[in-house]
Amino acid sequence: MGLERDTIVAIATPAGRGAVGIIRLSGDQAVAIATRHLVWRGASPAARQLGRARFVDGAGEVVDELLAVRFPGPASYTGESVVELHGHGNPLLMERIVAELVRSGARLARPGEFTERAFLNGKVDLTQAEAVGALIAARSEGAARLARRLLAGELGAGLAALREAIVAVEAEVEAAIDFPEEEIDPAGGARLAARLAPVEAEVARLLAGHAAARHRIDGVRVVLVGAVNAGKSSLFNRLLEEERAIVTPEAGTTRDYLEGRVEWAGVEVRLVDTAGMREATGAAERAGIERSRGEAEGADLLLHVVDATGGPRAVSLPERPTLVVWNKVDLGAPPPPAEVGEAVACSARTGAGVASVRAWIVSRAQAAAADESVACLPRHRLGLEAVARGLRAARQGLIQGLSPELIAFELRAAQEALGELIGERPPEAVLEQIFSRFCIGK
Ligand SMILES: Nc1nc2c(ncn2[C@@H]2O[C@H](COP(=O)(O)OP(=O)(O)O)[C@@H](O)[C@H]2O)c(=O)[nH]1
Ligand SMILES: [Mg+2]
Repeated sequence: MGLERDTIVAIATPAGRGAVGIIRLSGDQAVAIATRHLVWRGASPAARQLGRARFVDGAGEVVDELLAVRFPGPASYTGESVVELHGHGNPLLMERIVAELVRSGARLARPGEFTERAFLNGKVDLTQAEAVGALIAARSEGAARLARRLLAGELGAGLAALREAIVAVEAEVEAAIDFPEEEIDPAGGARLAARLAPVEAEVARLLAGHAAARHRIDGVRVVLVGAVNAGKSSLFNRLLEEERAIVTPEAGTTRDYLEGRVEWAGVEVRLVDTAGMREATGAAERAGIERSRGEAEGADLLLHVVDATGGPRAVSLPERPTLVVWNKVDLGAPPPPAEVGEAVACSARTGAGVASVRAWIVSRAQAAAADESVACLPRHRLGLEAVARGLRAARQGLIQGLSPELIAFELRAAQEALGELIGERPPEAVLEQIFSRFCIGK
């Protein structure tokens, strides 16, 4: 359980002013340090109950009037003794309180250090610890839901079960190494391989849903491309429901790409407006067109905006699901001909057909995010790929009757990769990477 650690302190609420600002302390001395500065109004409160107090500095001057609560370890967020001070959300006051607490023996917390301690004290596994960061960072309801599943331990528990299954097979293989008379005959090899198959399938399922989970968290990138003056910026503004991009009758108005975020049906959609494709007339426009190509390459979905009344049309596009937006139909243009493929007749000027464009994006974006797995962070993919490699090699080795040493080696690699994902004996560098991305006070 809790090793002896120094007491850390940080402001837990966002920077800036608010009705309430919360300061958090964690460590063996948390209560002792806080108590030195608290003058209770009435009796000091019981554990996990708020009490009213004045916070005084070393000279006895009142800094703030606040509510204070203590959570004794190990039943606290970090597993250590924790104190929270709920004062007024003024950064000057809060920083002064933190400075006083540091003067009395606390140390400023590093980013993510409270959650890191929760992990180090065994309150949560590593997948749950990083879920805290994901939950705080989530920008759509769907992303938050995924982070909550991670926080609830769904991935960690699933991985631990897979690991046990591998360890059981590994034990039998190790026995064959230690006791040659227990060698693995072809039937035995097939039987062990069959036990690994469902483990391999589950890892494959988690990996298969990773890309969808990334779409859920990062959003689906929808890039508007097309010739100059087709109406891309007008449509971009319509979809965002705000006048973001500059629209003019002049060709080549948009030179840089613009990005806007919307949340539709639980999926974050990142709309990107680009410079129209044509032979550029100036250096800035040429650079803009280069960027347009880059953006189109990075797109999940493309909206190819076409001026239905004619005008330039030639643009070469990368292979992506594409909707042709047959724009300016208010000018009496004919409907889109069949050969343009999936198309919607639209007028960015009147708004006709824009709902259909949006519906297409929503259905594609939902489809992209639909098969999400809870293995949703980049670290999960790398780890699971290592697990899959080890499992595949071990299973094939069992079927082909390779030496038990080799098979045991691969099983150990798979099993250790799982352990690393859950956070058993994690290398310092992994922890550093995960927790340094948090904000301070988390
Ligand atoms: N009549 C009509 N004009 C449009 C429509 N969409 C855009 N325009 C006009 O076409 C010109 C170019 O539009 P803009 O959005 O800047 O095109 P972009 O170069 O593709 O970004 C502007 O004068 C717009 O007002 C439309 O649906 N109908
Ligand atoms: Mg434009």
